[in-house]
Amino acid sequence: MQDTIGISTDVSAPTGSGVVRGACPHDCPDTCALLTTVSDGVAIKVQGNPEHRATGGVLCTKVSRYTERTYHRDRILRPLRRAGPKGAGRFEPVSWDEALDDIAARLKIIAARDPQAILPYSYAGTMGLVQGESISARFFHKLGASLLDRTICSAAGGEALVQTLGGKVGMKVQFFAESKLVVIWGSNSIASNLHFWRVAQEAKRAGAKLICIDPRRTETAEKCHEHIQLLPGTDAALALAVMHELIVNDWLDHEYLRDHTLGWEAMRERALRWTPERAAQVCGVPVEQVRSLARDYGTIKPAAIRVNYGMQRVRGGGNAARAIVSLPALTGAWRHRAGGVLLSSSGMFPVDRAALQRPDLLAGRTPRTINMSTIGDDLLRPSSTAFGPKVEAVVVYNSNPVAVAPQSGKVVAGFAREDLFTVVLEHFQTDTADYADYILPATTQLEHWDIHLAYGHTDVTLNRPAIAPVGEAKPNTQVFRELARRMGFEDPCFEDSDLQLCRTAYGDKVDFDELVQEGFSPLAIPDAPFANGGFPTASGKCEFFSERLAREGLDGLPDHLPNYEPGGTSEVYPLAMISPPARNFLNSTFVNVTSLRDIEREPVLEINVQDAAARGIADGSVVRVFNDRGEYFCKAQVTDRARPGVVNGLGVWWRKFGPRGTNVNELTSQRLTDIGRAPVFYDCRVQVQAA
Ligand SMILES: Nc1nc2c(c(=O)[nH]1)N[C@H]1C(S)=C(S)[C@@H](COP(=O)(O)OP(=O)(O)OC[C@H]3O[C@@H](n4cnc5c(=O)[nH]c(N)nc54)[C@H](O)[C@@H]3O)O[C@H]1N2
Ligand SMILES: Nc1nc2c(c(=O)[nH]1)N[C@H]1C(S)=C(S)[C@@H](COP(=O)(O)OP(=O)(O)OC[C@H]3O[C@@H](n4cnc5c(=O)[nH]c(N)nc54)[C@H](O)[C@@H]3O)O[C@H]1N2
Ligand code: SF4
Ligand SMILES: [Mo]
Repeated sequence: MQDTIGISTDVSAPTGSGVVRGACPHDCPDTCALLTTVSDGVAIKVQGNPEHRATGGVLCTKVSRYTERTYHRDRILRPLRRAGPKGAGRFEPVSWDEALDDIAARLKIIAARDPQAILPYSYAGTMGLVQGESISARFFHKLGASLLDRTICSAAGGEALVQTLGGKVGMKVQFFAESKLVVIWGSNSIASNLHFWRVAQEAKRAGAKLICIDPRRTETAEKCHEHIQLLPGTDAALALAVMHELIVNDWLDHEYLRDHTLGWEAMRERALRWTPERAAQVCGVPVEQVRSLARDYGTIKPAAIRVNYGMQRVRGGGNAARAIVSLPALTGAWRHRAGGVLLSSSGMFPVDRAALQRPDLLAGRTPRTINMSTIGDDLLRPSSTAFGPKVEAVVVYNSNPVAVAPQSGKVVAGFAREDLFTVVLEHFQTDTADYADYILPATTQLEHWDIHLAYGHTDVTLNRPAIAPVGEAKPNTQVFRELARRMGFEDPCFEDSDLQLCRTAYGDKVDFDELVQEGFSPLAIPDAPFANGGFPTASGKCEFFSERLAREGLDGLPDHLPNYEPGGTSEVYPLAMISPPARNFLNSTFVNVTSLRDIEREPVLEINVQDAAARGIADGSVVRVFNDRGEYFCKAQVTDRARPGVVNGLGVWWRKFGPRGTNVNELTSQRLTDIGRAPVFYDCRVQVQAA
């Protein structure tokens, strides 16, 4: 049963009527505060909380239709057991006891040989700290299962932030409204960070200039004053050329550089090699655009950069992020609360991960780590001394790897192994669930407790259950509690309730009573956190030069690293393909919500008129997009959203909704970024032909 606490304005039990405060669970920088209207135990409406500044009472199209997803007729309502060949997607209902008894028995047999043959696979299907990695992490730690390196999204940029600024820290988002120059770098804010776009609009109305840096002419790029449509994976070259111009024109804050940075002399020398001419050549943009970006950045104050993860999904993504987040230290932009840079704010939240996840339950064991971004190869690897035991069981929750992981041909082959035991905790029968031995019905955010951080603002949010679990669904936590009992794990920590876990997440760092009352609680952070330096690095300075990277044998200074697969350099596969998300999906979530799929209609490849004409491809025709890794079929959209030489394959569709059961990840590779071991989704060479 759920914990409940009585609050006058909220329903106190999930069978009542009223308005319940919650938080959007999705992997989106905005982490909106929600208000769910409940009538006789049924959620009838989900809205943005107008009292929460960062939400402003507005939700994106996806989540304003949340009840459609929650009560979807395809929702999995009972545990299901495979009743056909792997991947056929045929299942029969079983009771919870039958399912959990059998799963525990199977895991026990494998663990008796080597628990590292068991792999958890999870990501940010919910960003909740409780339904994410809490009881689940305790369970796998106690078991001694393989550890998962959760790299699939942000590891390159995240590690770059840590190596430069000392953590996932940056400007407070609301102060972009006071900036006079807003640079949106590698991000389609209107689609992926809607509430930031609202702030940028405020700045624009107050006279700010908006510049967008993106290979795709996105809906955001269109609405900025300027669009720098560079080639994918060339951002470091552009950032270094901006530094070059700041230096030669002396648009520098010498005092800030002297007092609050490390490695400036070496950085200066490196940047002086990046003339605007050289960068323009590498980036495929006019040299005057490079110069004018630098002039704007050097002379318009305060200047703020909103960089997002879109630019770090390439070989040199970590270096590029390091170069970009270094820029404000050159001009001293950090001195003003409306100056600086924001990539992620998640490191500012004082989450007590050890208390939630209990790594001490490993009791001295050090299991191997598997990188989630190479799951395709790793599921197909035999036992060896280097790798350890073959993976014999995977427990998937909060993720849909068959659709979202790179090189799906390999991922599918891995999950199709008849000797692999797969359990999937899900709301729906996703592409991954098709390959399960058991599918276990999970609750949605409207049905469970959770507590959140955010990566695009600095407020903690709390989510209360608004309705009782639909069907027989259980929270992830509850599934792992019940499995733990069956495995004979007796530690009392497996009995912690979800409400207790919500309190554990921040301990005494956050006023829990305020959270319960308001639904959100702003962190106490100075308005201009680095006005006087004080970066959370070892030196307390912005580290242009990273000692740790140098010790690892990497370049200690940021530089441009060309893509593994730049377009234009292969006659066989001459086009560079990026695959940013479609606006009305969230990664692969919502693809099965009919009203949203109706807006996106079908999988498309955007291709420039020049590239289309050269191949005899007509707008709206079906094309085959291919490389050595696979082929993908979709509709061509001939449009200037794509620049010549670059095609945009919008994702991430479920394979089963795509023509011939394919999606764009058939083409992406399992290579990893320079820093952070992350995937290179947007570093991918292809050819296109009429199908
Ligand atoms: N509607 C919607 N919102 C989302 C998501 C979603 O799937 N749908 N996903 C969520 C998730 S998981 C994340 S991590 C965030 C991501 O947040 P963002 O990174 O802001 O989101 P994207 O829209 O993926 O932006 C990527 C942009 O980067 C561009 N891009 C691609 N390659 C390059 C490059 O080499 N250089 C530069 N400068 N730009 C490049 C793409 O064209 C695209 O416009 O968004 C979150 N929000
Ligand atoms: N080609 C290409 N591939 C990409 C990207 C790209 O831009 N291009 N983007 C990448 C990025 S940025 C990311 S973050 C990854 C995202 O990859 P994933 O983290 O796998 O995200 P989703 O595809 O949204 O799948 C999340 C799943 O979790 C389920 N879920 C949600 N809440 C719960 C819950 O409470 N319990 C349980 N058990 N399940 C729940 C949802 O139903 C959904 O099926 O994809 C990556 N893949
Ligand atoms: S997906 Fe993002 S914009 Fe939409 S409701 Fe959730 S947090 Fe807000
Ligand atoms: Mo992501």
